[in-house]
Amino acid sequence: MKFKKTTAVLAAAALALLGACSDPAATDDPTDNNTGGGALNITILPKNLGNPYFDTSTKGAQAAAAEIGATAQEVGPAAGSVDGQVPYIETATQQRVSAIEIAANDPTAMCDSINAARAAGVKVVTFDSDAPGCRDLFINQAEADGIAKVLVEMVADQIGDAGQIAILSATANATNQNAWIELMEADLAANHPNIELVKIAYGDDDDQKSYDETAALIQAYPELKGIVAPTTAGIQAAARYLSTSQAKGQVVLTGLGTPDTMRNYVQDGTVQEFALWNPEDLGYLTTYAVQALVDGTITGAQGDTFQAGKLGPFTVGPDSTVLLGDPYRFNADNIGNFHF
Ligand code: RAM
Repeated sequence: MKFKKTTAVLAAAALALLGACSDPAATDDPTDNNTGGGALNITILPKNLGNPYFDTSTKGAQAAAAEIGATAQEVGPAAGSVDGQVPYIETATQQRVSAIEIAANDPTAMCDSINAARAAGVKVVTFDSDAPGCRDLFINQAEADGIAKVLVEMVADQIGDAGQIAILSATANATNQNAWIELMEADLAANHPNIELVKIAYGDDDDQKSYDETAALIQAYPELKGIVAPTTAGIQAAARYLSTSQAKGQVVLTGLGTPDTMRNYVQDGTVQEFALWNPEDLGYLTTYAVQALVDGTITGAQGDTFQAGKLGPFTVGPDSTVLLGDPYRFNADNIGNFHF
């Protein structure tokens, strides 16, 4: 297992945690996961490590943890896969952490281990990519139909609403990308009759695989007008490929990316416009939601409200979901204002 960095831990919180861990009675009680007023102890489990998107969400999650005197440790697999996250859920459960914040690589594959965690008193909050059947709460970055609409609009605008397009996605089972793709397909069918979606490729949020899949798309579809990559890892790799290929300027590339990883490609004309939300805010909101859940301020019921530090008040919506906000479009005019 790979352990990344541990957040700055307030001394008092660390002492309280050590005290709890050294007390066998505390660890034997399934209801005592530091939920009775002690320091919160959180495991953060992104889809995979080494992805700037999740580095940024973890930064936000750990900033919130520092504000509330919690510990928050990021762990996770090197590569995104269906079952790669399960051992980390099991370890966190054995450690009796207070909560797990997870971006799920599969909507169902990890439900058995999530249910076991919850049975041991661990709160499980998904963020970014949901596991709807089994978690306590989902922190949603933006409405799925709003994300799909922005993705279709950006590519349609740039290709004159006609021609072949392809999608370069993350892993084939990713809950979030699959929801967005399904809604994009419906929008294309209903509102863009002259756009043909010829292929959905999967780069697995792996830089090299995403790069190779981009090259394969361009080779296989000489008439291709656009690629939509609804993944920060995918769009970055696709931009790197396009920036030095003959297809630069011929094949439009858009999707979801971080301003820092896409800045050069906007400046050199490889990419005109892409979108995202603020992953740092997503992680920050997730940790405050965890705190509210653990201390009983919210149960996950619709209408429950809590304060998320500098982001202000939030209300739990249907299906135990908390919504961060709307996606934002980045282009040459505004990208200089954003740094994440
Ligand atoms: C990648 C991941 C993540 C997704 C972003 C847009 O970093 O697949 O789940 O939300 O892209």
